[in-house]
Amino acid sequence: MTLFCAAACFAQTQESATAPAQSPAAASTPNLRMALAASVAMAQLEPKSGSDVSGLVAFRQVGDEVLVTGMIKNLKPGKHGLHIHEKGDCSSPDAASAGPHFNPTNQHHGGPTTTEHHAGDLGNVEATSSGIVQLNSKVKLSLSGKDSIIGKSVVVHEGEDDLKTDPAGNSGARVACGEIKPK
Ligand SMILES: [Cu+2]
Ligand SMILES: [Zn+2]
Repeated sequence: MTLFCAAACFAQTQESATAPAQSPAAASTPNLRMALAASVAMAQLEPKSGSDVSGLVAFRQVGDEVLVTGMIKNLKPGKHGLHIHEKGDCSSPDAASAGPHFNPTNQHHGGPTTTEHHAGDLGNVEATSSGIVQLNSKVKLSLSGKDSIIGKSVVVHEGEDDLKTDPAGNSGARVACGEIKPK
């Protein structure tokens, strides 16, 4: 666990447009445990499709929403599609094993605020000039029950999600993938 600023990321409570230019200091194992103590599930993102993209995403139930926090690094600057995919299987080199978008309500692809969208459509994240994304948003998801996202996966894409084109918003290759596991 030398890649992530776990404690710093999870402590960050406001949306920050400015990310550190360098990789944050490595978190020690005890710090990581403390940082994750309040979260219920997490996904460690591993590079896919020949990328160097990695990251750590945490999910915590807050009422009927899930607070998504964490960090993604080594992205190309700009927008990238971010989705929850239906299978918690990141084993294939291109992450095709993660299957399509998590879509328990059988809708068409969209964005988080469009009328029609997959439950797993988290929209775009925007990487800074140093290729970093800090996540901090609430989405209508659940960590329990029949539509739980536990056992699904988080996938980051090479390109921008157009938030409309079925089935995946033309967002390109899957450059990082991580199974969502209970803490
Ligand atoms: Cu995706
Ligand atoms: Zn979708």
